[in-house]
Amino acid sequence: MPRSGAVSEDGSCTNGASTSRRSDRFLRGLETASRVTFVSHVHPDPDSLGSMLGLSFLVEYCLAKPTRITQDGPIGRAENRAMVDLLNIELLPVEKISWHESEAVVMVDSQPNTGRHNLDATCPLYAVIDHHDTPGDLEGIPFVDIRRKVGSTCSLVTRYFIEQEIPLPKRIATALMYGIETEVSGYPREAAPLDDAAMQFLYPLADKDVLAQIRNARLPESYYGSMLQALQNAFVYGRLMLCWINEMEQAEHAAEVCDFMTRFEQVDWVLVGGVCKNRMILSARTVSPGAKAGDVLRRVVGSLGRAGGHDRRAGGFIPLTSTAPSAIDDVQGDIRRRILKALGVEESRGRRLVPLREMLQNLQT
Ligand SMILES: [Mn+2]
Repeated sequence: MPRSGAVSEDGSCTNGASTSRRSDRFLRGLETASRVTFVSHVHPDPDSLGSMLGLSFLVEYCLAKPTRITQDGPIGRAENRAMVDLLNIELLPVEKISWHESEAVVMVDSQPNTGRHNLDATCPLYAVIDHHDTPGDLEGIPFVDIRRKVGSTCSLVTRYFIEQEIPLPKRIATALMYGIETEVSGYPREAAPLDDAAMQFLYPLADKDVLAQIRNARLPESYYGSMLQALQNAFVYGRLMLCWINEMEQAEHAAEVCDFMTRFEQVDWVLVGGVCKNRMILSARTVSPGAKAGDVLRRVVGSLGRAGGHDRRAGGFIPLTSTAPSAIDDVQGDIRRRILKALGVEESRGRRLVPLREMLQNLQT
């Protein structure tokens, strides 16, 4: 895998000498840019939105340059839409953007050529700031700040603000706080001291009422439909649970279901596969210590599609050539065989979480 720069012991990876602070080098490299545009991964999440918003403020404040924040694909999750609305984050569809050679493009919470974006390959990428395990193609990128042990990209961005000692508006602090919170709130925690220090710094500055509104965003009907389908199609294989959703209105429902199911006390691994348009969207969670969910899901998906993620959480998709029930059945069978093998679980029929008889009884009463 082509990767320039050195990976240090704390999992961080930087290009070039690191004699000065990262935020100084980041800003210095942008001095000649006419404009700075921020990009991230598909279905932007709070960590990518908060990072883009935070860095765009940093650039506007320190360098007085115009910035743009982009959106790659729809934002489905209710909390994420509430974040965009309540914090007035102005987003431009990434596919409609044209790139000027004098501008600088900064990618956050993702790495180039990991299959997680619809980004034009010709865009002039200046920087990559990320915390994902999924290795991207970093060849020739002038500024790279990748710290794999850190729980969120927003924590890295917050660190830049602490270094630069500039006043942080409530709106930016709230976005960064929520971005970190969503990444490190699972158990076991995927967080480093840098995440906790960032939250401690942001908490007094953030708007707690807006945070509460985002956390408790109103949910669409389709959320409950996906949840019901998943419960009706949940199968337990030893310490693994597989859940299937035949039709999802929003890709994010797979992750929402996965978050909910992962607290089931009898399993350590959950994989949710849900059909959304012509893709099987996958979401995996594990509470198994030392597990590498991102690596496991990448192995399971293999050349069928794309996947990546962190130690405890992973996501991906498989393009479907047909959405006929038999075709979906085949893909489900492939995934089941592959993940059972990857986790060393014996092939079996699987036990339904909710027995069929019970489902029918509940319908009749
Ligand atoms: Mn992230």
